[in-house]
Amino acid sequence: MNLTESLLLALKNHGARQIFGIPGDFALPYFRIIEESKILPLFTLSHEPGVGFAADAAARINCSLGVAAVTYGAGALNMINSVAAAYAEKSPLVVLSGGPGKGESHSGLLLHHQAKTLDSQFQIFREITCDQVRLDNARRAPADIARVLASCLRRSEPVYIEIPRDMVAVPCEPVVPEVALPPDQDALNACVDEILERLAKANSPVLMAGVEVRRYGIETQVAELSRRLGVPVVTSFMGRGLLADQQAPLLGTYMGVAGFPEVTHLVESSDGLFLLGEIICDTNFAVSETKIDMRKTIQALDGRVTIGYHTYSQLPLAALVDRMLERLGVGEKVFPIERQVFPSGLVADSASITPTDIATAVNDLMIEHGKMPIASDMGDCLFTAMEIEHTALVAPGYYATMGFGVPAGLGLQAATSQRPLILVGDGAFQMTGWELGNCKRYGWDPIVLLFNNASWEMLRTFQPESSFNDLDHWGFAEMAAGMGGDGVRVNTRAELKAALDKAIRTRGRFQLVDITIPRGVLSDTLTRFVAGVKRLSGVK
Ligand code: S1T
Ligand code: MG
Repeated sequence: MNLTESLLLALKNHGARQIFGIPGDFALPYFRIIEESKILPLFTLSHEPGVGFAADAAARINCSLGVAAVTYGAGALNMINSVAAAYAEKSPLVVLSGGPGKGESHSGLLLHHQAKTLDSQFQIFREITCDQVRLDNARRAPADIARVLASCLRRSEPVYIEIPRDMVAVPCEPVVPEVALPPDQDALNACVDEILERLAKANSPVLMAGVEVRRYGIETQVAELSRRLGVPVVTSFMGRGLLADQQAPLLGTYMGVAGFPEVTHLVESSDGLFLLGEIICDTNFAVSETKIDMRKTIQALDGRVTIGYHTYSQLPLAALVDRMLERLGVGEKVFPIERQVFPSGLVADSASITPTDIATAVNDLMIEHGKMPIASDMGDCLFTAMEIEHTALVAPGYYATMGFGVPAGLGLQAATSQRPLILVGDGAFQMTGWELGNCKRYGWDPIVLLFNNASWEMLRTFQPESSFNDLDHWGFAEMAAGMGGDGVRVNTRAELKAALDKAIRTRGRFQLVDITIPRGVLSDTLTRFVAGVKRLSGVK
């Protein structure tokens, strides 16, 4: 076995199911082994940001490792933003980069793709990964790979593996996975007892499920926990889509002033708010109607549990939830909850289309044809997603980068074989929408809803006086055929409904619905968000 085969087998044994990538001369040797060994399928895309987003989405939807394979310099550095997004949103992404071999590193020449020093790339990736290794020693390689992949899964954060091109075929031992040490049982029991006591004493306990619940694959256990505790569940903006297919008392998504008042009131008035795997960030908590005193909450994140002014460390989320379930026993406390009602029954008339009309049309589609997983970009499309029935959702709800939607939808279909719905604005589509051209060769056929307001509309809502937010109308629908799909431009609600009915019936080709939205028309959710942010910041 050679070093690359040992690495590929280790990736597969740690949960990876595919590789997304773009080669280069520093990467050709290891790409050849990927292709010839057939250990993991390889999907090449057109631009490294898309490679990173697709691999990230595959990790999220499968609750396992995502793998992005690139060349040194121009490739890896082109993917920095995607890896930063994965780091911020705790996605277990493995970055494989080709690298200069020993001989050429000491040639005395500056190498192509080199920025500052040959080590610069490694240093840059230190900032957006939790562990790194350069595989320049075949004897050490198995242990190094085991350590880095264990870090990736334990921390649910990206890692960086550089493969010098003169090492790829060197003989190498197989990787023996590291054995995770069990948590301190006394600390775990003390922490669980304290949490349960605090929740039992609370008059209005609430459980907020955060992204770590998905990343560590414990949605079923958390749904069970909420039923045994008899406590209502909410998600944050970033956690939307969690527990969508679970039997849980899921009230809805907390968005402060931009959310549904009953959910906002429940969370902000709770005297027992249990933040389970939730990232404490501005997109989740900055628009609170009344500021939440985090010192009065129970926070379990990053392997730590903070209750009031003290913290338990090294308590993995899954171990915490399992021990709580043990302590609670099997009884469930069923209680009535008022679930959020989502808009449905689109009036298919000649009226122009609003983002909330799109949500209504999607809800109608899913009522008739069943739920679809959604990949959303950043923009009003993501706020509109809050008006769509709960379903699996991958989106940059915290890091908030554009360009995620289309590649993430492709990564989702590659990873699950499910047909995704992709929500994307025109500005974001201009960035990475062209990855749709790769659908034909892989048989992917997403339905793409392009929110075309010919504008960077989210920016305009905060700075309406700037005309640089005006975008031109691009012929996205006309371009679809040239990329191997079908495209249609729709201007009325009747046309939108007809286009969705046609799209859902057409398989084997991506379906692009280019939806004209009058400039300045926002979703109900974004309208509330903007009004709330302005009110909270005292802007008229
Ligand atoms: N570049 C990237 C890669 N990500 C970003 N989030 C931004 C820039 C800043 C930015 C936004 S929202 C937005 C930009 C440029 C406009 C999005 O336009 P479009 O996709 O058409 O969606 P919509 O018209 O619904 O706004 C965030 C706030 O930082
Ligand atoms: Mg736009």
